[in-house]
Amino acid sequence: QAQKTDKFMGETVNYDEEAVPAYTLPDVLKTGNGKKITSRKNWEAKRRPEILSLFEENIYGKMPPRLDSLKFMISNIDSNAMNGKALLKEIQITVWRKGNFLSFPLVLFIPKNRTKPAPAFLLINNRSKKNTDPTRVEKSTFWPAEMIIDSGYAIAAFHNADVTPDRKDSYRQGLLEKIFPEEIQKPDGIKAIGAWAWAASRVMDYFQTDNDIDFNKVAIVGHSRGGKTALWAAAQDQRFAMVLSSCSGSTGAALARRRYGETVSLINRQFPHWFNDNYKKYNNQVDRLPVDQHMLIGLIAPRPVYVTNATEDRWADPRGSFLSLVNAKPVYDLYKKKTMLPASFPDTNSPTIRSAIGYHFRDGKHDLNVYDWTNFIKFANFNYKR
Ligand code: GTR
Repeated sequence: QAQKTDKFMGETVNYDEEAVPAYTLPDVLKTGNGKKITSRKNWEAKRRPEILSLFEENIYGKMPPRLDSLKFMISNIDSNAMNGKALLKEIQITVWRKGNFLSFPLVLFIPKNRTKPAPAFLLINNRSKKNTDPTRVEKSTFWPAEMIIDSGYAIAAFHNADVTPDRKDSYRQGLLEKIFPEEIQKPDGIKAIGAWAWAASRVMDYFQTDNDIDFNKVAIVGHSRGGKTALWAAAQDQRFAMVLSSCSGSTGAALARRRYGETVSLINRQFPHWFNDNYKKYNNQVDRLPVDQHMLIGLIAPRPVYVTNATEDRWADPRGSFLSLVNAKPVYDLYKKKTMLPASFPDTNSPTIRSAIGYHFRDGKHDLNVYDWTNFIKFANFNYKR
């Protein structure tokens, strides 16, 4: 019998469906001044920009100012990687502003067995760097690069901490202090998650210059805090063609208003360096948030999005994540996109793949694994008609 509550940081954590309070989600298709959106045109001209700035202002932070320059340097190339199946490129991405610079590495494997530029998956790696070992001495189910190359996709990754550290006491000591010091002072400035998402967009800038990559088919992938980052990156950078978000939970795919598992208050107290200071105002009043996370999914529309959850990860509120997708569907409907989510929360290991909005609830732990990647590939194949 699973426990219905838990204690964490002095708060009661709810794991009881019956104790989820009644809530009303903000209407994704109604503007701040009450106008109902019924067309793509008005969605794109009015409501989409409105929602995007609400998320910037209240949660993830406003995108920082322009760079002075951006440079890509190939630091290593191996045309015979993975026993000759792949081309490896290691790239240093360097950003400059006001005389300061920051470099971070990107690892990229491209399948050799192809006739056209390759579609790609880009992982924001928030776990050990060994997961994305370019030498392939270390291999990991978190980033099963060989399997992805065999399916005809390029596979890339950067490490979040190379951009800015994932620690509340030192998160500034990277992109923020070096390149955007003004942002740290602002209540609506970016913090770590905003910085990692910003970096993912710089990888897109690089992909735009690489003729081996099909720039119109780049999917962004992330797990947990990386899964939150992937959703936000694609919400604001429409060059990402697809999002695959694993166990993203609070302030990722899960609805804040359900107060099931990790809450806004808990995430802000445990990880004050992820979201902006304005977000802290909602710790004890999530119903005052002008958005909820179904609207983040709405910002991704009409691009395909796939969300995962795991049975042993109630902290990430699986049902609340599924409901977020369900409540984003009206935006996909404006684009007449086919979405095939089941009418109620699905059984374990029954993925929805042949759909613009995909989902699975799998057996096991809070993780990103081969089962998840296998479904990501199927979902991408379906949506890219491969
Ligand atoms: C947890 C955090 C979650 C999730 C997770 C992770 O401790 O509460 O929101 O981000 O870390 O990134 O693995």
